[in-house]
Amino acid sequence: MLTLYDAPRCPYCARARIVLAEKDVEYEAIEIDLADRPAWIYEKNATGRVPVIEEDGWVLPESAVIMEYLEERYPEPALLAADPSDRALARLWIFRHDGFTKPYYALRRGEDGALPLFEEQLDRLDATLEARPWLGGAEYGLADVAYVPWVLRARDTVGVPLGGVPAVAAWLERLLERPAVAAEAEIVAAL
Ligand SMILES: N[C@@H](CCC(=O)N[C@@H](CS)C(=O)NCC(=O)O)C(=O)O
Repeated sequence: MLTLYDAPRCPYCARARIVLAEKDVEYEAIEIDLADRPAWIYEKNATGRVPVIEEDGWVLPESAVIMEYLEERYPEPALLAADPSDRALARLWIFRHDGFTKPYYALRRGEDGALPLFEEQLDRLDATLEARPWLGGAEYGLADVAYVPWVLRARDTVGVPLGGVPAVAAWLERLLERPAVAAEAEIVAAL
């Protein structure tokens, strides 16, 4: 049985939760109190951060690596396209994710000037999603999973309106039709 060291409010954990749900993998979630982390979590991940997964005593931190691992370990349904260029594009979005999350966290911290910087990032997503339905190209997959936890939290917990980015709003609505993403929206609503 796979174990996920998890925290409901953590968007990086949300990536793992969504992929596990999409692939219908049964797992045990162990909730970590981020305000008072147990010392043993450092034995699983030297940074003390979640998510971490564990399978038969083998542990793996880092959400982007966890997503790729789950994709290979549980290939069905596929969340990376068959086409190598679409796979590369999805990985590029994931690799450059900091550009999106840094302004998000600045906004969460209430830093001056953070909102326009975050809106710039939303505009960038919007331009991409006007040109293709999913971040990775023609099919839903890991790139969408990698970004939706922050977009959902930006809308529902920070109160960032998506009216000015209609392609992002439509993408989010399409994502919310998926039970794996709808379950994450319920977690966010309960935060
Ligand atoms: N690069 C890590 C980041 C994970 C991360 O920052 N997790 C946060 C919770 S959302 C955490 O554990 N924070 C505790 C801390 O920074 O001490 C990943 O992608 O998994």
